[in-house]
Amino acid sequence: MFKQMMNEFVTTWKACDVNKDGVLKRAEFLNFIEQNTENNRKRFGEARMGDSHENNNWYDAYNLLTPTKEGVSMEDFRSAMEIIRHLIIRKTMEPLMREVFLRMRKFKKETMAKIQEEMKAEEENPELYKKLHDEFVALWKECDANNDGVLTMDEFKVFNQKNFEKQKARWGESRMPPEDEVEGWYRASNMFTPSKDGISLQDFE
Ligand SMILES: [Ca+2]
Ligand SMILES: [Ca+2]
Repeated sequence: MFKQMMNEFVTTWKACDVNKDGVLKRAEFLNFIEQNTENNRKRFGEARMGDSHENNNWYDAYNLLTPTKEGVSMEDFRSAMEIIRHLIIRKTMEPLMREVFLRMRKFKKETMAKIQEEMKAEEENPELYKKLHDEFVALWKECDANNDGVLTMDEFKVFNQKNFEKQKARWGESRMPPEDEVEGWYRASNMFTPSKDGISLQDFE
């Protein structure tokens, strides 16, 4: 289904590139949006198209990606989709980051001093950085119970639990995030490779 949609997308794109120069200029682009909406309408029974003003704005936005060249290439369109996806991920992650900072503010002064000292030492000492990173990777692998290279939600919860226990051992205190927050992190990290369920080390880093 997805592949079929992509093929149709590419075919429509090419058909709308009337002068075959590899980019859609404004008129070609506006026609493409119309054709593509029509395809979706046939496929899903309904599809909503923005008004002319909105579609012109989309053209201007995509065109900004390669400002030296007039027209929107398929590559521009793909980059734009990538940017939009990352903005959505950021929107999901920002409130989670805020929670982490709020929790850290509740740490004792000594704990904060310890964490800052550790961060500074890590920055200055590549060996220490490597050691801590290796430990992190080892813990990740340990929690990947079925060894398929990704952590599922349940495996990720175990990872979090263990990671916080380790922090507690190192810093003297650590605050475990509530379960819904851990689930939020999982969902946000999972968006990096939405076609595959489970988060890889790469998604997380
Ligand atoms: Ca063209
Ligand atoms: Ca796994």
